[in-house]
Formats: sequence, C-alpha cells, structure tokens
Amino acid sequence: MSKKPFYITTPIYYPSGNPHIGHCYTTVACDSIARFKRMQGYDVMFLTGTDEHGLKIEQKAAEKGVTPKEFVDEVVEKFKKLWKYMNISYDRYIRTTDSYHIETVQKIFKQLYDKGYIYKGEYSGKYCTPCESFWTDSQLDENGCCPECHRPVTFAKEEAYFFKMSPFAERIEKLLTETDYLRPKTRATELVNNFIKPGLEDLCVSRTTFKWGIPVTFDEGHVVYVWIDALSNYISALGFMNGEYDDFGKFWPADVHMVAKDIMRFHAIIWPAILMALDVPLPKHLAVHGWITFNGEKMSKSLGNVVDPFVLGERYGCDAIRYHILREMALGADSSFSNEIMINRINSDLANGLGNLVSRTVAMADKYFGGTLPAERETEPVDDDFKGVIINTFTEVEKYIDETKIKQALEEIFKAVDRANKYIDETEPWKLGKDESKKTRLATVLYNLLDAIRIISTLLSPFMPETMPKVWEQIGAEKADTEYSKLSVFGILPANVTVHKGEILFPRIDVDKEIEELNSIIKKNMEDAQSGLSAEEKGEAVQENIELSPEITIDDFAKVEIRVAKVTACEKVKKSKKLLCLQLDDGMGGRQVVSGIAQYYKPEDLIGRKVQLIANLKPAKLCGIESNGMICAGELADGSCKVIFVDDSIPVGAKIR
Ligand code: ME8
Repeated sequence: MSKKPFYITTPIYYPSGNPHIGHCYTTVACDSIARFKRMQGYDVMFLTGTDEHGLKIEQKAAEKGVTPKEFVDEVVEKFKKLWKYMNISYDRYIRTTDSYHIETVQKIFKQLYDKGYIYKGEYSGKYCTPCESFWTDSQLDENGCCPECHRPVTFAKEEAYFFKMSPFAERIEKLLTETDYLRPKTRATELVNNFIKPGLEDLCVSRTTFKWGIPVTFDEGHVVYVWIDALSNYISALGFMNGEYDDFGKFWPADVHMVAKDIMRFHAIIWPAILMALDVPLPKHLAVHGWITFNGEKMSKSLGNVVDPFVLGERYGCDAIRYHILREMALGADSSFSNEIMINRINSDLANGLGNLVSRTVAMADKYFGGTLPAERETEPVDDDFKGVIINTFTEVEKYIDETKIKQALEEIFKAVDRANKYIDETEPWKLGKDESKKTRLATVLYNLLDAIRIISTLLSPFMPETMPKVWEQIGAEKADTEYSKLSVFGILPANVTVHKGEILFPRIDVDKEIEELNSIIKKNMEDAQSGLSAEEKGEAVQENIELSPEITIDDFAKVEIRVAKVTACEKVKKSKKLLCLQLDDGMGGRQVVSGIAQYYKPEDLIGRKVQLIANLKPAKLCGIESNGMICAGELADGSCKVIFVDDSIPVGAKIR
C-alpha cells in the first residue's frame, strides 16, 4: 500500500542577514512535525528555502560591492549550515533565484494576466522599504508608519501591474471564518475586519524602480514584485508549471503552511486569492505563531538583538535549544526569550525530569541485576495507573500534532515523565533492592520504567532527534521497539532486556554562571550588530553645528534632581498621537509622568524598564493629564528620540549625578 502524502512548509526566509533563533522556531517546529509524520508512516515533503529577490537585497549587495546573487549565495550557505547544525530534515530547499522557480512565476504572472486578474495601472501610495509593502492610508498605524514594522513609510508613484483581489473576497472570508484553514481561528476576526470588510484592495504585483527580481515576460522594465514571487514557491517547488519536479499532483494541497504573525495576512488572504485565480486547490491549514521576542521586541537582525543559535547549541546541545523554543511558544502567541527561562527549563525538564528518570532507572537495573533484568514478573495495582497514563500520552500527543499544537504535545510528554518519576517514589525500588525476596517485584518495576521510557523517548524523538537514540541505546531498545505502532502498547521491550549505562544526557547547568557568560556574549553580539550598521541606522546621525546653551554653574546643575525610576504601567493618552502616560515606581510612593514618546515606543516596550526621571520638576498638565516630572531621552538628528534606559542593577530611587 502506498504511503499517504504529507506536505509541510516553512516561509522562505530573506537571506538579508544571519539567521537567528526567530527563524529557527518555525523551521524546528516544521521539522518536528515532519519527523513525527514520517514516524507515523506518511510520505513527507518538508520544504524550506530562501526568498532572494527585492530592493532590500539589491541595496545590501550594493553596500558590500557584490552582485545580489553573490550576496545571497553567501547568506544562503549560512542558513543551510544552521539547518544542518539544528538537524533540520528538510526534503527540498527552494531558492527563488532557481531557474525552475523563475519559470513558474513568469508563467503564473502571464496566466493571471491572460485571465484578466492582472492589469496595468499606476501606483501612488505609501511604501515601506524594509517590508517591501505598499500600504493605504487607512492601513498605516496611528503614527502614520508601516503597520507591520512601525518604521516610517515614503510616498511612491510608478507604473505597475495590479492583481484584482475583490472577486475573491467572499470566498476568502468563508475560508477564514467557516473552515479550519486558519490556526488559531481567533485571528480571523482581525483579518476580516481590517482587510476584507473595508473592501479588499488590489495588490501591486510589479515594480519598475529596482531590477533584482523576476522579469515580467511581456513588459520589459517590470519585475514581479514580492508576493507572487515568494508565495508561488510552495507550488513551484513541487514542479507546478515547470519541468524540474513532478510531485505537485502527489503533495498538493499542502497540509500545513507555518508562518509567524507578521506574514499572516499574505498567507491568509493573498495566497488563497492567487490560488483561486489559478483554479488551484487551497492548502489545508495555515498555522500562525507569534514572535520570539527579546526585551519586548521582535527578535530580528536589524534590531541587533539576535541570539545566536550556534552559540546556544554549542553550550547546551541542539536538542535542548530545540526543546526550549518549542516548549515556550504557544500557537498564536508571542514567546519572550530569556536566558534564565531557557536554563531553568533545561535544568528542570531535561536534566532533572527526563535525564534523571533515564539515569536512575538504568543505574538501578545495572546495580541490582548487572544490567540484564530477570524475566519473571510480580505486578501490583499501582502499576496499572502508571501504564494507563503512559499509554494515554500517545493519543494526546498525536491529537496535538494534528492540530499543530507542539507546546501542548510536549507538555503531555513531560506529564508522562513526571508520572514515571512519581512511580519511582511510589514503588521505592531502592528499598526493594535491599530485600532478596523482593527481587522479582523490583525487576517488574524497572521493566515498567524502561518500557515507559521507550514510549516517552520515541514520542520525543521528532523534537529531540539527536538525544533520543542515545536513550534507546541506554535502555536496550532495538529499532523495531521504537516503531510508531508500538507506542500504544505496553511490554514491547524483551522481558530480559539489557541496559547500557551511558553518558549523562543533559548535564545540569550552573544558572548564575551561565547567565553572566551569556549576557556578555549577547552584549558583544549587539555591539557587533550595531557596528555593522551605518551611523544613521545606529541612531548616530551626525550632529553638525551643535550650539550649546549658555553656561551654568555646578550649583545650577545641582538644582536638577535626576533619579532612577521603573515603569510599572504605561498607556497611550487618548486623543494624542504623541503622548504616553507612564506610572513610575520612584522609590517615593510612585508618580505619573506624561511623555511625548508615543511615536517611538509602544507601552509594552517600556513596562518593566528603568529610566532617568527629572524628579523635582514642577508638575504640569499635558492634554489635561497631570505630569509629575520628565523622563530623559536622547534626541536624534531626524527629530525622533530614544529613551535613555538605566541598567537594571541600579536601584529605583538612586540619584543620578
Ligand atoms: O517574511 N520570532 O521572510 P523573513 C518568530 N520572505 N519567528 C520569526 C522571527 C521571530 N523573532 N523572526 C523571523 C519573510 N521569524 C518572507 C516570507 S513566505 C512566502 C515569504 C520567522 O526572513 C517567521 O516564521 O522575514 C516569519 O514568518 C519568517 O521568519 C519570516 O522571515
């Protein structure tokens, strides 16, 4: 019987800078699902790749003095190296500069034009260069900036081709609200209200102001603009309209496209519209996760807050990193990355929970039976509850994987780990070991533990593919014992199984020491990232012709009292585009300050941060709201500003002098 196909994709990433933990999340998540499905017996196609065209790449290449292709070739190697390092088992890697992809995109564009879905017009509107997106005024954020990245937009006008979206509005609304396409479905409302209800606007699909793109075959000077190029990768990689591959019929429609929320709109609205226009069936599911954030901001290269997966992998092993990021991120929600949470998670779940379970069980089998258990058994009622919990884990995990809920799947498996450790406490094998007449009971307990570890480790193997084979080796499991069909059955290991004591799977980490070392690595990374930016990007726009105010004496200065305060709450001032209202812990009972920084900070960026407060400033009213003091910020040459944050080690109330 031929295997059932299963097709899963990550987004294709921009090779504009080094890959980081944020990219790792989607890729590791898809890899785990792909591995799980293979274990279940599916014929899996797992696709990832790189999205290599566009203005941003053209500009970066020019800055480095290389061609765009030379530029992307170098970065793509870094992505591939990382995926190898992280044990990513992709079946196909697509580059949008591959000739077969170019062929498909050109044919798709022509077909949509011939069908009347693409027409020529003129674009004038707001454009965000980093996101390569045009936005209408109604879509801009409250500060008139890009709704995705909140950076300033520019006015752009040019001849362009457009893709008609309106014919598909009704079908897309139904897709989002009445089917299981979008996960989590709770996000459908914002898409429908923000984009469909106001009337789907036609999408700009060609550009003439840059060259680094796929040429439109029938109109020289136009290159296909981002989304038709990028999204088509999911079908060109299967051979749709090209001769490179021949498995579109087998794998399409995709079972899961997984993306983060920043590109949800493109996958939830534009991609279905393109497919509808082409008369191609729609993918089955779009799983949308949040961002990995760092100090409240999306982790990204341009923010310079990249946590290097190679560094983390070297220190704790890839599997620990894979486990941590998968375990932290719930479908749909953001997950904040912190070294402390990561290390505590590795210590509690992997070192103490799983690692301890395996090492204790194997060590006892070794100590009391020389490694090989006798085949006789003596069961007790306590065994049944334990076995029941373990067997049930399999059903729950399978269900969660089908719902792309990886965090929950892992939580279930670790409930089984806890249950197994509790079984050790209940049965007290170390006491049984001291009593010769209890040896049969002891062998039974250890056998049950080993077989539970077989089930647990097999269920974990798609998530931690490097470590689990080591567990199988230690508990004496053969390959056949770890087949998927045997995960719902207890008693698969041979009755007289032989264990092999091995290395510690997850060594315990010294939390304080590690955090100190990681912090200094991150600080250096940030400095390096900053030094790679231009002065303007660094916020160092050269200040020329600085004119100082009249000189003051030290006594004048002493009149100003600057103290450290912590932002405990923050919200936008209604009716004002500029003001934020901050509640501060100033060490003196707290106070409220209104500050004109709403264009540069979201309230959540500030909460928990320490700032410099001008503490003895006469109260004033701003927009009718009382402000007791002022927080210090640096003014940049473009008139924007950045709050001067204070190191967390300086206590609230400390005087700044
Ligand atoms: O958007 N947290 O490419 P991209 C979680 N080329 N996920 C993150 C992340 C973070 N901090 N940063 C990146 C593009 N990602 C387009 C996609 S698809 C046809 C074209 C992940 O390099 C996440 O999956 O900006 C996000 O959707 C993807 O990287 C976008 O990466």
